[in-house]
Amino acid sequence: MIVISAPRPVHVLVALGLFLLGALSPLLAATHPGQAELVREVARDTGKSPQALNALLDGAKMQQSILDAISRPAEGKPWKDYRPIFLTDKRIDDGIAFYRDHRALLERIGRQYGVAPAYIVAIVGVETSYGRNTGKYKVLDALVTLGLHYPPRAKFFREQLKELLEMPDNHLAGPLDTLTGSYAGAQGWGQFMPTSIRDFAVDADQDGRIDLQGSLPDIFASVANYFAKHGWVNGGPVAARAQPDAGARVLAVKDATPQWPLEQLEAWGYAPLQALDPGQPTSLQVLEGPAGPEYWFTFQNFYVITRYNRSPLYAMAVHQLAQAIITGVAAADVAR
Ligand SMILES: [Ca+2]
Repeated sequence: MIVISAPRPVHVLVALGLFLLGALSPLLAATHPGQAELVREVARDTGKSPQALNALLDGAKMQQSILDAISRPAEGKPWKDYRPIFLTDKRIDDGIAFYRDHRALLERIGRQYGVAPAYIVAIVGVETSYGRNTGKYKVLDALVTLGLHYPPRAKFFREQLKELLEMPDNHLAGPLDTLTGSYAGAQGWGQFMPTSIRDFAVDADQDGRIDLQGSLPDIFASVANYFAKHGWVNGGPVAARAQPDAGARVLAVKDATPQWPLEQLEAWGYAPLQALDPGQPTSLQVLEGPAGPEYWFTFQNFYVITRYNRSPLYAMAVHQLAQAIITGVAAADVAR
């Protein structure tokens, strides 16, 4: 005999609960603040499925270690302490060997883009020790954490996250949820952010994919293209030492934009230590060196390096590493 009992109140409540859960699921499913709106925008822009996008974002984790890393006060080291971090004998020797190992490819790409190949090597040397350390954070976690859980930088990083989610699969080194990079979500040997991949990355080996993690032609050409698009002057100077006289005018330089002809700086009391074009647009950097202040004329190509990283110390480290590589490669050629 089958007895059909009347539903007990608890069943009614469970049913009601399930109904409400269903109705609210688009809200409850959002693991991260602002996720629903982001998914709407990406789905609208790309036609990607909101379910798949939500599944991807639900799988991303807000990581406290990323918030700690980004909010650590800028180190603000003086040049005399910054330089030894990057200009080590090992990094220089590795750069010389790296250049020689990949010379034909580097020089071909250098010619194609009009960019000095030693500077391409120096960028991957400073960024990732020639590809050895491209970052261990999941890129999706990094950009979700900084784009959706870190209001002070949300505008920039949400755009990067959106770009990552909208990126065609063949512009990524692998499936989106497997990508690794820096705590800021930069990827590959040259540490490109998603908008830089979109704007500057190149499929140089023409295999139909942009792979900044595994293809040296793609990696080198992407860095070269970044420099070329930001105005690298082929064969132009980067930086040169200046000698101030006692009455040299003190200048407030807010960034590395070349803003005076060199001869203007000479007239203000800064003498070049080598022959330079007096009409060359120039800026001036004063760095705190081991033996006191160092004065440097900097030119358009130095400014271009600061488009990669705004710090003049970074640009100077890249410049000096590139120069050490050029010197070392030439010495090795002579010794052969
Ligand atoms: Ca490729």
